[in-house]
Amino acid sequence: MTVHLSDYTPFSHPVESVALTFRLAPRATRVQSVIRFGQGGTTLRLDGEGLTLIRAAIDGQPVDAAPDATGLTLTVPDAPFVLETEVEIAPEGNTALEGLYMSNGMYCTQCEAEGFRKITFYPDRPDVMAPFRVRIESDMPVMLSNGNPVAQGNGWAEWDDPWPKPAYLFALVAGELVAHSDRFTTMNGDDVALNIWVRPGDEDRCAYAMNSLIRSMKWDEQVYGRAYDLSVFNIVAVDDFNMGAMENKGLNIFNSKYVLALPETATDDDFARIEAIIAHEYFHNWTGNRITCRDWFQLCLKEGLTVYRDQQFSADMRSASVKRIEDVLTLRARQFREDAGPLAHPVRPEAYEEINNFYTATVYEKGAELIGMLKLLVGDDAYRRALDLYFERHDGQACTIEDWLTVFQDATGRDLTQFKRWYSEAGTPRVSVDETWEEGVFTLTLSQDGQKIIPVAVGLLGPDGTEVVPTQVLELTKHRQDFRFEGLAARPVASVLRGFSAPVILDRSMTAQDRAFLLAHDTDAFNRWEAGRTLAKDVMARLVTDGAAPPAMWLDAVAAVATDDALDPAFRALALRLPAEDDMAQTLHQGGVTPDPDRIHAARRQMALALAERLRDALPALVAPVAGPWSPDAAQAGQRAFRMQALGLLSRLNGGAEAQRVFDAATNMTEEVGALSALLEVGAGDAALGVFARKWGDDRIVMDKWFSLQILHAADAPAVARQLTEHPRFDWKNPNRFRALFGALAGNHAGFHRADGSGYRLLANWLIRLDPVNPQTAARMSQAFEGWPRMDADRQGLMRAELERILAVPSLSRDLSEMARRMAGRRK
Ligand code: B3K
Ligand code: ZN
Repeated sequence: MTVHLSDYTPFSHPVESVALTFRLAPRATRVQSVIRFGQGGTTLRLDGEGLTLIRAAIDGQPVDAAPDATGLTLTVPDAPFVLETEVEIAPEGNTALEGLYMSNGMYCTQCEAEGFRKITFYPDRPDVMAPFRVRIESDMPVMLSNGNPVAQGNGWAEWDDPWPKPAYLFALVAGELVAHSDRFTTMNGDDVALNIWVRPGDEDRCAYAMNSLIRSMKWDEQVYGRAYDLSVFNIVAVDDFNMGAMENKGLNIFNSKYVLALPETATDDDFARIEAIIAHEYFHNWTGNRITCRDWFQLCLKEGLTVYRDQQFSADMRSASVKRIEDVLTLRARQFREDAGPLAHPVRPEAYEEINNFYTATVYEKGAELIGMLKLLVGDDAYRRALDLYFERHDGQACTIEDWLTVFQDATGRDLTQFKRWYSEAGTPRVSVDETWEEGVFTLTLSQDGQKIIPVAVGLLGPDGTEVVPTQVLELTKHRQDFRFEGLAARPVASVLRGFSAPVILDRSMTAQDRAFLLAHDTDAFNRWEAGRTLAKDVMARLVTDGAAPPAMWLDAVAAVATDDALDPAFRALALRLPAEDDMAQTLHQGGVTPDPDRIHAARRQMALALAERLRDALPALVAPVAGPWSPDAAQAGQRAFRMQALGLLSRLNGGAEAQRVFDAATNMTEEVGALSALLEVGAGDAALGVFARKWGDDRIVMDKWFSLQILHAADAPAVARQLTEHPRFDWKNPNRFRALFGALAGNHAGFHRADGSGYRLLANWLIRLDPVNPQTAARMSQAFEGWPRMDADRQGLMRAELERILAVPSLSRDLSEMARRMAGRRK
């Protein structure tokens, strides 16, 4: 059952080509395959699950073949041969949304990681790469597959993908779809037809996704020298999808919420996510598709790198420093949390039962941080040289992390043995900082709890706030190291870990005055924000542990940033945002304090109220409408984000009167949702919720927000969530809707952790119910329980009891049982 990295062996036979014919029917789809194999011995083992085998033939001769539960073993000639099979499958009954399934009457596929084996018998592993030719027969007007269109007629279409690819990149779509189309000319002068396929009626919601795609294509040419390689690039939006999107060669399939957007239906955050995910999937064409992974343990090879690339892209399109702050917020909320709990695993795991459980924040987000550190260590020019070499050397191959690091060693001459530890060691390193000032010499002593190489970007500020030593990257390679700075006129204030140069926890005791000084003066925007953040956490921690009221010094420091018109509104919005309750719980736990969810919740509210009072005179001006016609650009999004932060504070003073006005007048979803959240937060949102539901009732994507918001802001989140599970629009088999409801429950920290255990119980009940229908989504949502070890004994007991209750369910999926077992700390 357990797969180990150390057990890797190459596949027995080369696959020269694949030809597939699909006769689509909801309950009985026929899949014929013709596979040309090269020589590889007399035993052939193919993967296959849930397939009804109709016939099989080798070199035209029918063979008797009896599949078992996971595949088919055949005796084959010890020479090149052709295998033909025909199988029957039932896409309509496929609720797991893996393999070939149906969503709203449309056929679509999801094959990564191991879904292709639910379509036909095949060596379903990423290191087997082959060109595919596909014929689709159906009564659907639009029929799509990978590669270039070959021909089509009434009831059929043929596609040819010349680029050898692993089966996980296979895709097929057939449905009543309409396209929003455009064109792109590559830097090589090739003309590419671009289409975004959606259900009729949604075609006016594709412009931003298309615009993002075109910008992504240009950017990858300019920054990485990578051009697109087919005559057509298709994207399809699907309502029922287990994750965000999928990078199938030439035919990306997207969760519709990451494609469809109008200012009235999507928030600025939605627009930013659409831009990032469109870019991410497009960038996979080179980092993932042309160069793929040898086995699934190497997942970070494509995911870490592609996340890093999409982060770079968004930073270039928007504000780099704001983007970095947002990325670190996500990293800490998801990856640090994962790394601190029972699901911790290395960026390159060494064993798994169900690979779908390893599409994690660690593989993706920490994987991206490793690329960023590598770039910092070798420098920008060497990074580009190494990437050029990577594409040149490995195009068309299935690679490993060793291949990747070798490219960097060869391009830079640098030994990366120590760096490689980052890929194999789980957990977030802690770096502590000590500083001394003696006879004009400032010494920074950095120490770590491990033996990694950690790039620590540092700058020094003089007493008047000017930068006396600009950013330099210190390399911490030993357990403890001194870094000396000479020739300074006065004791400086050090700005350490600028730009969050490494994914570590920094232990540094600092006076509140020094933090406020950095919040006011740091020339590194990330650390400027970080100083305010740490200060806010210190205040919150004291409020939680000994009820100390928010000090004027903190209020003044935040107010100064909030009212500084010279600063980017997006930055001001981030600086006003208080640390999330879960983040605070993590920080308290790191410091040896058992977090009390109710006290954290109360402390956060108290801080928000104190801030609102401190800013009482300024707030009315800060909530003034954003000028000019609506635009999705970062500048305007930042203004709206700041306005909504201010509105949230103002509502705490006036019971939501202004928020109600903003809600009534809103012409875009950012402000509609921002105002609704402000109203819900002060318990005045009932009327607005009704209005919202009447206005958007039929819009699946928008209604997900309606489900989430009322749970996120509820005092008794489990009760509200439970009530909403009875709502006629709670279509629990739709992953977006399930996530909207239960993701919000898990995201309401005090609510989920209610002392009576009702949050835990409700979620566990629904995971048990969803598991037989959609194990992947059930397993993913179960991660809400990973935080149990940091809770008090009573809550620990309640959470563990729910995990045990899940584990006691007969015939639990491999997905959910692996997750629950790992979380419960059980081996088998
Ligand atoms: N590669 C896909 C994720 C597949 C998840 C399989 N459970 C999307 C992405 O990372 O781009
Ligand atoms: Zn990806």
